[in-house]
Amino acid sequence: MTAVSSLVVIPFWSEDTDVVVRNVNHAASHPRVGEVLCVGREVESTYAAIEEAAPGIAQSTDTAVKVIQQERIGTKRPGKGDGMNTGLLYFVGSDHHRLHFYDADITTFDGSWITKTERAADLGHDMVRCYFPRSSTDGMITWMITRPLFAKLFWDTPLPRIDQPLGGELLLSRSAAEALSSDRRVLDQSDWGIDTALTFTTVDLGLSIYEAYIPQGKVHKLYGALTDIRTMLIECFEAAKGFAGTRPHPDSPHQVEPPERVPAEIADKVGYDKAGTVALLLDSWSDRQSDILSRFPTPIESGMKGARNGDVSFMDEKRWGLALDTLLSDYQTGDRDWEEMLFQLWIIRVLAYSQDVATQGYDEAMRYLRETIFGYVYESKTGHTLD
Ligand code: GDX
Ligand code: MG
Repeated sequence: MTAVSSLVVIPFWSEDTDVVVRNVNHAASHPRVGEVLCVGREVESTYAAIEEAAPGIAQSTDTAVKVIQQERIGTKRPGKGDGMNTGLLYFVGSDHHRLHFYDADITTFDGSWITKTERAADLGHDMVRCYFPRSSTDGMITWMITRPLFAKLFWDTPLPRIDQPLGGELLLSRSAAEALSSDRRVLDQSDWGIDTALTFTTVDLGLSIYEAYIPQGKVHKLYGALTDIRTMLIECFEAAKGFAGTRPHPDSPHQVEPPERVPAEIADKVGYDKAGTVALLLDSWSDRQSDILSRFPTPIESGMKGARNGDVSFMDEKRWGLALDTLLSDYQTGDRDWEEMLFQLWIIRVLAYSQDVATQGYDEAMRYLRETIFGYVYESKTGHTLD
């Protein structure tokens, strides 16, 4: 096999400098990596620190290390998507064979991630996605939004079965990168929806996906209350909903490396601060919000109004499926009241699941989450609910 030269792109914005510099070092030290490109949102202190460290890393590893600012490429809010797409376009204009993306804030990142994804790429896969052991209350946008929407909209494709469709750690072959970089659905998605757009478009184009298991897990900057991910929730929902009506390639190849046993310290971790999250629930509703709520089935409408008292159990997987159906048909992009409704519904769903399911232990919670996705696929395909 001829020598492979890969480009590693690290999008970043305001991170712990030591963590980012360590990760750049790991990437630049890997024998397959020919260049590391750090793409910052703006010139701020993290940017300056990486820029200062770059020449030393380049010298000690004999690998080019560059720091650049992201370009304005997309049509949505300028965010991580513009960062990743700046890297994607840079790669297409370079001579490198493969492209890797890694988040900047991962404290468990090392060269073994690159080795693993490179080996899968050697077998000919177009996209290699890292996936990780996670606690049962982590990944709440993935489990409650992206995978259910993929199950409802694209049940006859591999999309609902992709374990972590939002993960930002992935490898693209040159041909996959070229195909994705000339697709407006990817280039336009400048916000947090970029991960959804990359996953969806890869399947839609019939490219192959391999999911590589990273046993040490992705340990990274944690959220406090769920409010920290409100924007991410809205943008990930809108991105997935935006693909409704497309019929993606049904036979895109998809393989998953089997997972290993989840380490106890990951399985038992609570994914967010519950008390802080309950405090985000509305206790009064404007006329417009009440009007929006009345579009949902009656048990959801009445349950939502009483949720502040702590009764969230009404939002089980069946009601959540119905809530998503209303959101798919009626949600209006860019409307603040609809955004707040989505946020409120999601918080209540996450709280209900955490209290009624996650407390039954890790294995049971994961079985339940997988079966719920299967149930949405089953219902979309057969028109019947699972007994
Ligand atoms: N260039 C650039 N521009 N980088 C950004 C920006 C931006 O506007 N915003 C964030 N980043 C970087 C950030 O520094 C980090 O390296 C990476 O993007 C991810 O951001 P982080 O705040 O760590 O996001 P989080 O919550 O860890 O989400 C990641 O995982 C989610 C998931 O796996 O579920 C991120 O890759 C999400 O896109 C993904 O949905
Ligand atoms: Mg992170």
